[in-house]
Amino acid sequence: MAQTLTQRSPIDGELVDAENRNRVPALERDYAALGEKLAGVGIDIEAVKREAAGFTVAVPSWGIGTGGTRFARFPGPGEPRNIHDKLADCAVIRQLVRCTSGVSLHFPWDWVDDFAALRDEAEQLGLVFDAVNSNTFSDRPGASLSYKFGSLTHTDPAVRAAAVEHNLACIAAGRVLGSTALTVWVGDGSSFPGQQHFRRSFDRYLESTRAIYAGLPADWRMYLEHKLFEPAFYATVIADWGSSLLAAQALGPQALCLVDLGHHAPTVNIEMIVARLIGCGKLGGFHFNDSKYGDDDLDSGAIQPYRLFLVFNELVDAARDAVPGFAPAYMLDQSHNVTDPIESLMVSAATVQRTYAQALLVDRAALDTYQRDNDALMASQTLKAAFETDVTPIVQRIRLEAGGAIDPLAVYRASDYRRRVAASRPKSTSLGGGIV
Ligand code: LRH
Ligand code: MN
Repeated sequence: MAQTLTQRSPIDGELVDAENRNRVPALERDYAALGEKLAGVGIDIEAVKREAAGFTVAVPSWGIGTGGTRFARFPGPGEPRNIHDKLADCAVIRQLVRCTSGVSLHFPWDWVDDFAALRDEAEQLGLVFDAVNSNTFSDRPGASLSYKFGSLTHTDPAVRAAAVEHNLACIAAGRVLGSTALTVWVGDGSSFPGQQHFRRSFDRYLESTRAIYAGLPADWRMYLEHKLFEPAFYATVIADWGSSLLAAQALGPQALCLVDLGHHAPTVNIEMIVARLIGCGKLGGFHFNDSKYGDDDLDSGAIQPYRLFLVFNELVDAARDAVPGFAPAYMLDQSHNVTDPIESLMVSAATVQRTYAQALLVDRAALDTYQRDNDALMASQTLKAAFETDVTPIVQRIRLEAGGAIDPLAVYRASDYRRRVAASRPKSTSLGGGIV
């Protein structure tokens, strides 16, 4: 999105230019060398750059402040106090990385009285609103009904109705914001065998989501997010892609499955799940993050970069095959417990764009041949060749040409943004556990 004079750039443009100027000679050298290397295997670096430049990933509002675990949260300096501070921080990420103009809100955490004003505020910052997220996994202070034993699948119809009502309110708010999607993740499930009826709870989920689906504007999508466990520790109603797919198919064409990379058992082959959902036209989008054990919500690509690459390999393959209706939404969903959230989100967005660029390098004709001829090793090597290509000059060039920073982290640290906002934002005192 071109920079209009009215949009505030939180980081001084002079500083961005100065930092870039120092790095342009090396970038040009590296870009030319990579261009030669790729030309040697019949790839036009400019074409890859153009395609990768079109990649965007939305930032989660709930990832802008320091995150925590059930044990504790250690807020840092300049914690955002509200959605306005969060948007200001999102503007920093957008200005320097240039592929994160979308922000995904979570209600009621980001609820305001005037959504039209919030939309204007975001527009001033060059931001737009991606999918909105409902929350029926925690109670509102003073609420008469509780989600302790579930929400959309609760045995009490009054609790289910309240949960449906909340989702419809999220849609109404999202419409004013210009969003066109609702993400529904429910933690509903059980922590003891026998506590919940598996078939009836799923039927209640369908009954409730049908009521939400009926409230969807014609141009909206509804993303169903599955998760293996937590907060339920024996069974979760929408625990896996199978349950999510059954529900999405039962609901209708606007219901799609959202894949949060951290919501699977450590050994699960996520890229194959992605291929399955693409194959049946039900892949709605992603919550990118990384994990080693559970839903760790770590920075994307920080633990298993090859797994992230294999997911993007399926996405590029589907795009190449022009799979009908293939238009997944890309969002980050991370919890930053020990890093500056702005730094982690910048690095993660850049990492996801970079991984997409690597997947664009896969020699798909050769791969098809090796697969046909059952040449397993060469098929594997074909993917590895793309993964092992350092595409840094391409994503740096994309940022530079889009008015961003060749090295966002260096510019952010040189800008002293965190110390500056800490001076204007009172020190956060909420040390309690929890992700936000
Ligand atoms: C659940 C989840 C979901 C969000 C929440 C903040 O673990 O991934 O996407 O609602 O995190
Ligand atoms: Mn998620």
